[in-house]
Amino acid sequence: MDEKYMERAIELAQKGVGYTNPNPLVGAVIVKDNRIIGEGYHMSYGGPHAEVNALNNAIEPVEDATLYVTLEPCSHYGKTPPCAKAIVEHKIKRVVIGMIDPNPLVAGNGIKILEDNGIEVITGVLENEIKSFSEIFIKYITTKKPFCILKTAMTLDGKISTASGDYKWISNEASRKYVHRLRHRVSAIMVGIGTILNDDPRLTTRLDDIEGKDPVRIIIDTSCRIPLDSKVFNINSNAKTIIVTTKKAPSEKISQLMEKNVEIIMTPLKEDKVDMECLMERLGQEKIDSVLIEGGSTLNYSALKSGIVDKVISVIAPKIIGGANAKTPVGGEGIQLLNDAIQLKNIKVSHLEEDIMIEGYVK
Ligand code: AOF
Ligand code: ZN
Repeated sequence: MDEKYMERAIELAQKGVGYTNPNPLVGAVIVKDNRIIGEGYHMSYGGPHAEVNALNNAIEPVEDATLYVTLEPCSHYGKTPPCAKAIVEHKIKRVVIGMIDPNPLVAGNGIKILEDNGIEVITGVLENEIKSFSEIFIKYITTKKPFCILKTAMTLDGKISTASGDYKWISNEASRKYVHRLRHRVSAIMVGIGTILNDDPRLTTRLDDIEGKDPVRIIIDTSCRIPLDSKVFNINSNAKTIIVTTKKAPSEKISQLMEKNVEIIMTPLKEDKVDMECLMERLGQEKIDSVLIEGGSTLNYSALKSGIVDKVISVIAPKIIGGANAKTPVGGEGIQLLNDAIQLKNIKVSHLEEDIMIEGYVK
């Protein structure tokens, strides 16, 4: 029974995807006499928490009921007052929790408030599933740096475009839709200047069933080569564009970009390029909890080599194009010894129609 109601709380949590960053996805269900009498989820950053929404939505008195919540109720005054106190005041009898809050401000303190007030608390129900969809929140709240997903799409023979540069399209429509879901989910999308020069992408979210949220667009451009008429400067979007550059950029170009209302981030040079680790710290300070890295191959290598990548999603299309000079997903200098290869773990394989998707985490 506990699992059944937690399943429902998880379903509710998912409704917040794309709107709660950098806050977690949280769902809550209130049950009395084996019937659901209230439901809620965290709908947007800064808004009421899932538990409070469930309490407010209840259609009957909640006294002596059981509350199911995917994340430990909070104990602190943040943008909203502590949920654990609201639960005590509403005389809930039992609280079933999925995952303990990794936020150092909470981390067990919410449970303590509940137990000190005589509420029975159970933890760890469907914990693995909840940890998995909370991976962005867990990384961000414990390190203050964004969770980085490196996404690539290649042919069966490992190419991301033909030798002449044709790339539309390697992956199928289902895979491309999946990428737009990812863009909706994360706070930011990142590409290298090569991708801007070759493809001139818009870097927005396009979905048919929901409007979708555009991620912040981040362009890694060590010498500030971005053309002033690039599409990213001429789109209708609520999200901002950030150009990340270094002292190699001409100051006149920086002034021209500033007139276009873009944000400029300067990092020190590291091996003659943008310092990716330094950038991640800066993005974390700007409350960017997640970054989807969408290439090209030079940036992919820099990102992997600098150790900022947490997760890799690789789509493989059942197509073969050959070409010794056709680009591959990860370029750069490359690693010299197999012993030094970047190894992935917890591998999951799935299908997007005939495309194959491999997901894994950097060790
Ligand atoms: C949420 N939604 O449903 C729950 C959260 O600044 P605040 O007040 O919104 O607090 C954010 C913290 O509250 C968050 O980092 C997490 O630790 C805790 N629980 N947060 O945004 C929720 N239950
Ligand atoms: Zn709360």
